[in-house]
Amino acid sequence: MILYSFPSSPFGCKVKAVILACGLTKNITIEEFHPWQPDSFFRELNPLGKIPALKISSDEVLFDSPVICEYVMEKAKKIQALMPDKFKSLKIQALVDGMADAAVSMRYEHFFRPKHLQCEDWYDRQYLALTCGLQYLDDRLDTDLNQELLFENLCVATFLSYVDLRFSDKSFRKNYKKLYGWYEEYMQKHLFLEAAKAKDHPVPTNITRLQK
Ligand SMILES: N[C@@H](CCC(=O)N[C@@H](CS)C(=O)NCC(=O)O)C(=O)O
Repeated sequence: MILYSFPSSPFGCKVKAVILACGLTKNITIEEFHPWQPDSFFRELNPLGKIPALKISSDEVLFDSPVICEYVMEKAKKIQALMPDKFKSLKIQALVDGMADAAVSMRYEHFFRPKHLQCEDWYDRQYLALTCGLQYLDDRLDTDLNQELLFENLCVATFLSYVDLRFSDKSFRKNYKKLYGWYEEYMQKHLFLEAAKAKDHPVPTNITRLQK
């Protein structure tokens, strides 16, 4: 199987964490692909042009990250072990994916759009979704998260690695102390997750920037 992803993608990191937790690293090759590269082969794999995408056979590709995660867990027969309370897991995943959508949108606004076209109101709305989501998790830490190897914990931990990578200037570590305390302990306890953390990576030079 081939996973198309990029080292900084929060959705890709979540999938990588699940692959590691399921012990399927040997079955899946990771191909780094930046979704803003003008590359028609990728649209044939995922018409949405988004990563992650998982090629599972010569004629089948799965997207998006929740579908891929569930497929990987099912393949490894780990659904029950990683999601004993399935709807709790799926709800936390939805929250984290929503924050990731907002965070990635903020990143795109500032990185891919020239300054004179950027919309600060749009940026602020995404920022609100991100910070309200972080506050929600910080408030509900004791009921919603724990130190076990569970899908919801993997979703939150990998997403916080992305937040650390892209928003280290925002004092989130100070504002959501409980959540970041949980994160530090979690990463110490599950050292294999280091390999799934969001990492900075040079963006290819042929990416399409927004111009109009
Ligand atoms: N709902 C999708 C979101 C994936 C997503 O937004 N990926 C970003 C990279 S982190 C992407 O490929 N963006 C390209 C684009 O928006 O055109 C999932 O969970 O897989």
